[in-house]
Amino acid sequence: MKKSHITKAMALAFAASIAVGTAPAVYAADGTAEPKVVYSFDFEDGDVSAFTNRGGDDTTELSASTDASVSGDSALLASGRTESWNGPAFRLDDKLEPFTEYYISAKIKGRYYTGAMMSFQYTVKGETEPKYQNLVQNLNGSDWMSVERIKVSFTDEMEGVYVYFEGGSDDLFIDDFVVEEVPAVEIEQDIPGLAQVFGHDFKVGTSLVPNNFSSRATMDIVEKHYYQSLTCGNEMKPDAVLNKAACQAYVEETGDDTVPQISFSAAKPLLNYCKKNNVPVRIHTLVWHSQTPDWFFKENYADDGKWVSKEKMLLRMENYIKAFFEELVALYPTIDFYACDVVNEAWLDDGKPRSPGEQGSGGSQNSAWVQVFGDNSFIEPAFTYARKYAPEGCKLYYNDFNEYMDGKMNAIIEMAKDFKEKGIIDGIGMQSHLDARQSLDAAFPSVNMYKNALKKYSELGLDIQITELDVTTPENPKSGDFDVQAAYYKGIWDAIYEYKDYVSAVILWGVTDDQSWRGKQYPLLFDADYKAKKAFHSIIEGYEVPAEPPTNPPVTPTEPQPSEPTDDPVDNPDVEVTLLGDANCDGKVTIADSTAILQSIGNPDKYGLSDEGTANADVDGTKGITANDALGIQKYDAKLISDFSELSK
Ligand code: 9MR
Repeated sequence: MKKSHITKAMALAFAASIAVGTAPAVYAADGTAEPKVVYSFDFEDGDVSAFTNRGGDDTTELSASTDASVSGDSALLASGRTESWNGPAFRLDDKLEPFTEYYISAKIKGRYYTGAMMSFQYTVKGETEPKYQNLVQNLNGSDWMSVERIKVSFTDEMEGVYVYFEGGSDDLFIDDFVVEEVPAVEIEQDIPGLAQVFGHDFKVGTSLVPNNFSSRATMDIVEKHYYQSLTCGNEMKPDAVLNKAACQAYVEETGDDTVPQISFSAAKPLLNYCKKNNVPVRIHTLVWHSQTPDWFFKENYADDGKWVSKEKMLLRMENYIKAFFEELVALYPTIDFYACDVVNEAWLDDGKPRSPGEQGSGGSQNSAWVQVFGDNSFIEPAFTYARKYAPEGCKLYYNDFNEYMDGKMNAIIEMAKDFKEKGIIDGIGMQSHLDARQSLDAAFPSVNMYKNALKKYSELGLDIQITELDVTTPENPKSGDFDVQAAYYKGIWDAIYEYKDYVSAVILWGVTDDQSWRGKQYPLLFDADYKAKKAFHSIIEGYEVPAEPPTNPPVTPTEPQPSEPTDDPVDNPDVEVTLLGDANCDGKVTIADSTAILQSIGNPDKYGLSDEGTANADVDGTKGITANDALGIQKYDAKLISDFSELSK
């Protein structure tokens, strides 16, 4: 990367030109577009005002310091930090454009040895709690460490968007902080869509995280190849859905610690996209040992509470699953939630349950479910409750990795036979995180081993879905390793196709290699430049391309359960409507008003609307506040209607 010493004034001029869309692209000699520097700070002029202090306002201070530097004599210093999450932050959404990708590069150093991270923060408009994501972890050392061209982007639904540096609680230095605009990329149009080739036999889809929605090229690939099914990479897991503060507040108010409080705000980018584009959703996952906070299993949801009894955990489980489906369907009645991983990864490779214990402090393989239940007897009630509350058409799966290992496979099969008889399971999710290694002989599992698993599961008479397919190369792969990967992908895909009568969906675990959880091993079908890899071409080789791509079936909206009106504004004729739809009385009509209505219906004691809010909330004019009013606000928010009077047409 060329070094640039652009002054802040110049950088602001660049930013302004981006805002009006007139900035010329920069082209290399071969005609390809080059990233364009839009901000660059070397802190030589002593000005650190583009950065703000994240947390620790009383003690933390940002300044230019000559104690350390990479280029020139100065760097940005964050001193007086008391928490690992205090540190310098750079706001993006007041300077840069949504739906545009940027590279962030920087140098970072602790005063002494430090473990640092670069992270990303944003708040969904209409909400108060920010969300966080670590972009770069494991920066450990005592000298300068490099963050190079990390992609960030944001949508117009996000505000308060920052990249920030954190880690340790000692001084942190930042130097040579550069923001570049990634050139817009046209995806390849001269290749067939994966869904077009295979989507008539089974759904073809992928998983996405919120960042992906602001990358146009990523979403163009989704639209062409993966539009038959989307899964949240993390945002519908218990740690994303459970709302700790609301759980604890509920206990405080009611004394009842068996009714978990939830929120789908993290999943919103994906759910809104699927609503708008009629894309079916695979739900992942309800009950899992991982990405489930330990406090969920503790008395009063306290970190240091005692483990709850099995009886109490059953109540929490049922109420969680009930709330999960009820709220999801009320918020998104037009989405086809066609599949759900009810329980994830409960059996070990040898067919035994996991060890009891907390997730924290090195016990990430432990299961708090096993801790509370003593064994794997929590799986059956999870399926029973899921069957009770899942909307019609939502098929229920047990999902696992290493699903081809004998011990685990046998345990899954025995369990599935029993559950099938009881009518509480519909299928097996084969995650399929596979490893091509350096030759087909070394690849694990072998294609035959994988095929054997397909055969065994197909004999159950249940559906099979390939839920998280990716295939790693060795780290730092050589060109030959991509040939092996392509040949192995082909073998696996052909095996799946052989069982197409039993397989209803094949889901890749991500779109481009650089965004994958196993990015260093290039496991996906598209590279960081959005180009189809050899693996993509090998998969489709030999298959006919049907003339028409499949279309997603139209969805009959799931009608929200008619609920009892919480209040009747007619009983209160003195209260006037101040702004129709503004249930939470914050002066605007947003999705938060819909949530406020649903919460008031679910728990009127806690979330009851004010009189003015009640008057404002009655958008369908039926003189009572129901889920239909919440739905009306959803439609308004999604611009399906422009005026609430259209609801009564
Ligand atoms: O892709 C997910 C990654 O972003 C998370 O850091 C990781 C943490 O558990 O989970 C990944 O998704 C996992 C999925 O939920 C279950 N199967 C294994 C996947 C990869 O770890």
